[in-house]
Amino acid sequence: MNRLIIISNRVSAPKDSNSGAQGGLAVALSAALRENGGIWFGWSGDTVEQFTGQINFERRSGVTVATVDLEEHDIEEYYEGYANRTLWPLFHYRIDLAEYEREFAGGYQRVNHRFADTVRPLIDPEDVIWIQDYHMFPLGQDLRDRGCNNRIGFFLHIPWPPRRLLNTLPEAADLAKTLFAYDVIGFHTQEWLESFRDFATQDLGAELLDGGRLKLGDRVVHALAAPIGIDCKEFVEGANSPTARLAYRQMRDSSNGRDLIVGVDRLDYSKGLEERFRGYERFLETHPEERKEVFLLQIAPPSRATVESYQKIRSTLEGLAGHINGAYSDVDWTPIRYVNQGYPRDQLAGIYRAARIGLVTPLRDGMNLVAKEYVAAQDPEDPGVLILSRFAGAAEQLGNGAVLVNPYSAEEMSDAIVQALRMSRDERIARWRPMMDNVEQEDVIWWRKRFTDALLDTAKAETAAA
Ligand code: ADQ
Repeated sequence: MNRLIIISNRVSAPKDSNSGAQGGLAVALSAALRENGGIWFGWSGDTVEQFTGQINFERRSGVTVATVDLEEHDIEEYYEGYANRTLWPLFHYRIDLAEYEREFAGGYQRVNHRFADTVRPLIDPEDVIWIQDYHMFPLGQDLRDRGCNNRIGFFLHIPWPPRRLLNTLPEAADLAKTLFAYDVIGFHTQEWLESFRDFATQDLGAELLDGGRLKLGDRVVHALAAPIGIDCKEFVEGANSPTARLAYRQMRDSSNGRDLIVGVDRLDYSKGLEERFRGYERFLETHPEERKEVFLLQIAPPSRATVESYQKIRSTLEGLAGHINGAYSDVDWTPIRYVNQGYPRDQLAGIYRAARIGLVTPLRDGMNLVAKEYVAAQDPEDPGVLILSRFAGAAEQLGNGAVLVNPYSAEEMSDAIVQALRMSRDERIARWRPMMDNVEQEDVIWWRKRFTDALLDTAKAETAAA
């Protein structure tokens, strides 16, 4: 296999693979790089007064990491601005929250140029380049402009929105056109892939060829669905570790025989936490007989705290948790335990295993790895029930066993909780098994291979044609 150059906004390869809260991307890619070797390039997380392009090299858990510092205004415009205040809300169908500012778009272009200038000298002719996520849509084009003829792939970890939504973005067409600089582009689901195809054919005038290829001008790109998975084997081992067993026992002891419902999410409006609390409140309201029989543990470490919409959702949730606890608590029972911190993965695995219900109800999510982790952590003899939003990418793979809900409906959420609490052990096992088969088979290694095989195949096809 050729050397792999992974490029993403943050190089979050952990110093130690069990070191607490990490985004889904970090978890998946460090597993892929540990398997494969190569370089992971991105922003260092630090700022400098004047951009120099100086690269800092480091070894982290068997991976060479190369990072570069950016300027303060780069971060404001490119990261907090265009990535997190423009693209993230828009691509999660929240045009009400999306901010369209030319300054943000300009900063985004500038930083992508800076990344291209910096990483270009590290690239050997045989290297395969794999660019990650919405922070870097134009980077492939920027590298081509600098004479880079390597295989370049791009993977989008968030949804691709329907074309009518995307068209609210002033530079939508230019942004989407840059994707034709890639050889392969990947999405988590068939739905996101089809939305991209719609935009490419109807708004850009691209031609749909066979085998999932799209042609625009003289460029042909292979667009495919490659759902990301977790490192299932490692996760199952983690779920059986002493740390997980201890966490499991502590959860059980502190539950006093009540059923635990667990939610684990970055604190983000796309995760549907407000709607989840309202659905749970509806359940408490309409099922007084169940009240002291259950409790909800919601673990939600804050993220992107400098962005206003994230400050708002945080205070909304604090208010809502306080309101529900105020209205329903008793001297010996609190309906919601709301926690704002990250936990080591093994501890999380023990908590998942102790939970009778995993409540994963994003309003929109590219994939959602928590749903898969919850499944992987269960006891095969006595598994819990996954309640999953039909709007999470994961629903395409786990819909065969999860109880699917519309997270906008408090009533559906409440019904699903009741259904899960009353489900027989036989039914729980029958639902869990096909989900676990999927999580085991389509794991992160499968995902990585599916994508990189497609990248290498385009190389073979071209050589054959030549
Ligand atoms: P995220 O939006 O970060 O990822 P997700 O896929 O659920 O969402 O991954 C979150 C990860 O963080 C999970 O591995 C989870 O265990 C971990 N995590 C969350 N809260 C934690 C806590 N309190 N303590 C410790 N760990 C915690 C983006 C997209 C997703 C897509 C992934 C991968 O938004 O849709 O699945 O990338 O492509």
